[in-house]
Amino acid sequence: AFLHNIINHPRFIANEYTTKFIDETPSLFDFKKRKDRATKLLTWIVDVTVNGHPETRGRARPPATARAPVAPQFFNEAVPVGARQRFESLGAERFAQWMRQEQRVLVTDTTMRDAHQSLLATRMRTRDIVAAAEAYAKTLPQLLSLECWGGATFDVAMRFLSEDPWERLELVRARAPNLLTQMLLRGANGVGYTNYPDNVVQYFVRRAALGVDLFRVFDCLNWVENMRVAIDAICVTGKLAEGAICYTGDILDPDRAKYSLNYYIGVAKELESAGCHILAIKDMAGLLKPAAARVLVKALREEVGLPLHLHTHDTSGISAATVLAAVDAGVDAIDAAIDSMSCMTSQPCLGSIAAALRHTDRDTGLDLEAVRALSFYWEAVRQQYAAFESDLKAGASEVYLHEMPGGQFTNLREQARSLGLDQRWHDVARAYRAANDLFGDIVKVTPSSKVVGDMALMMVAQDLTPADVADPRHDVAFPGSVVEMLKGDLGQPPGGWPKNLQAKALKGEKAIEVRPGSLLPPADLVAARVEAEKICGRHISDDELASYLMYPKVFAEFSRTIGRYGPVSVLPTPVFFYGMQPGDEISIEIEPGKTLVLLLLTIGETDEEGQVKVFFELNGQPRIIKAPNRS
Ligand code: BTN
Ligand code: 3PY
Ligand code: ZN
Repeated sequence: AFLHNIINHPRFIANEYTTKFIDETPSLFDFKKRKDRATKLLTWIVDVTVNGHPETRGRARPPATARAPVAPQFFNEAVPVGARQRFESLGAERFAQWMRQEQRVLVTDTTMRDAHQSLLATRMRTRDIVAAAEAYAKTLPQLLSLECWGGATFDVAMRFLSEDPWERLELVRARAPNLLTQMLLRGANGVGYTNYPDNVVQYFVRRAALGVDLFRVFDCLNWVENMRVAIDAICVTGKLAEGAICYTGDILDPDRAKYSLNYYIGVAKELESAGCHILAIKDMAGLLKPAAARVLVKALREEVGLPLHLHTHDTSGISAATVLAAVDAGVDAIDAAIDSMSCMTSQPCLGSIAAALRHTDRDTGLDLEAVRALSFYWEAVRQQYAAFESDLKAGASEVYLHEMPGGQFTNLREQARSLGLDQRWHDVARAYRAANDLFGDIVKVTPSSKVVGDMALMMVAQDLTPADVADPRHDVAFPGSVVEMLKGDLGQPPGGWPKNLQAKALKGEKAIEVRPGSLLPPADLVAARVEAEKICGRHISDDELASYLMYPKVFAEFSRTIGRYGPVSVLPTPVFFYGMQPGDEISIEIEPGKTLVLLLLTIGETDEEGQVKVFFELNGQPRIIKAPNRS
């Protein structure tokens, strides 16, 4: 094995072999570790081949005709300068001024985060994401940013994909050095579902800022008070703080006076004074209609000095009209998803928006041929995730009734199905609206949207009318998330929580009206590290500590999985989800320059101990790997 390591080492191959080389290259001695890693990965492949992957079992399979995704390839072309270089030379404040003065509409590509969160249950793997980054850098250098991190991607990566979210960020950053990397941060909820102690939010932001340039930060109730710790932490790092107003209701509808134009202007001004560099309209459900966009964009740009960035979803089918209206009204930047990952609950179609603005005074400057080439890549990637597609086939105006965020819609539908409420989806949609109204008409976005969803499912499952829920004499076992929210654990909505419902749900428990983080003692980061290292049985990195602080159980389970199966993120997606069949040959790059060539020869019978033997050729050598047959 030692000799094998030597003859395969790049310095040996480059004729630099001396005994000094041996002394200077301790990695030549880690053949034990490498062998283990290969064995672990083979064990995963065998286990999935025999048992399937729990995430795809019993679900739609990629079509037999699926094309292998190959991103546009580049060799010696230099990376053109882009927004990132401008940001590095100007700094956050002057970069924001530049955005406001720029004539072009600036474009954020959301494909690597929100698009797959909204279309494919957030299941896109790091390999498939990272493979496109160089093509973005080299062919779409006019982009403002790549939204590639945060939101639900953080926990889904560990929980369902057995991969490290930090590795994804590092790789995108390295391969697209000319574009801003952008993440979605849920304010005091970090990338989780509850409020964290202030020092956890600060620690997380500090780690994230090593890879993220632009932080879009929001609060699920538009409570700016609850965003300050995150905004301040971002500003300390020198990166861009984009404060988001979450848009709900309809500013043109006199019956939704709570969410009026003046309300949004008020939130925007608070975000400006809180120190944000950029202002976002975060229309997470796609409720902003074209006529309202015109009014809102114009007013916000007049009332606030910050550049304005519009994010929306196409659930209604009308979002491109909204974007174009906003562009007309002077919006500085917009979000869109590459064509083959756009529309429905995702963002509007990037290529079409760029085409619509071509030869106008707000031309994006994007190369449409390059957009098409990337779309062709994402289309092939998407086919491999057939298991996570929803059966949604068209836009729907029903979104104006329920107001579910794009990232939640298909998720809740799936949840309803698993509760046997499949046939009653329209009742769930109505109950979702009813629950919103019972809570006093609130902003619905992670995590408040999850609470409204929990309540709606309960109402439908138990046939509860809104009147039953409100009636003090009708006993209701509220979901835990509802009790916590009404207690004030997520913060305060405009006007506070409805007193009667609050009293009924809290059953005498006391509510809080202060910022939840102000009541949480700081986390002991040193003790947390000791605890995490004890659970994992190994040293953990600073990034892993941040993962542990956000999601202690999920991180521990993820660490156990890769301890057992190795770095499964290196496996091609079809192999990761479905294993291999006899005759399949693949090559796996387990680290740069270190490739395993793997041929599956035969799959044996299950023996008396319930084990299945699978016969491989690994780099030309026979290998037999066993795994339990769990069926
Ligand atoms: C995790 O939940 O930690 C990741 C899933 C690990 C389970 C593996 S996947 C292949 C095999 N098939 C199963 O049903 N379980 C194992
Ligand atoms: C998230 O928080 O994950 C969202 O996408 C909210 O829209
Ligand atoms: Zn979104």
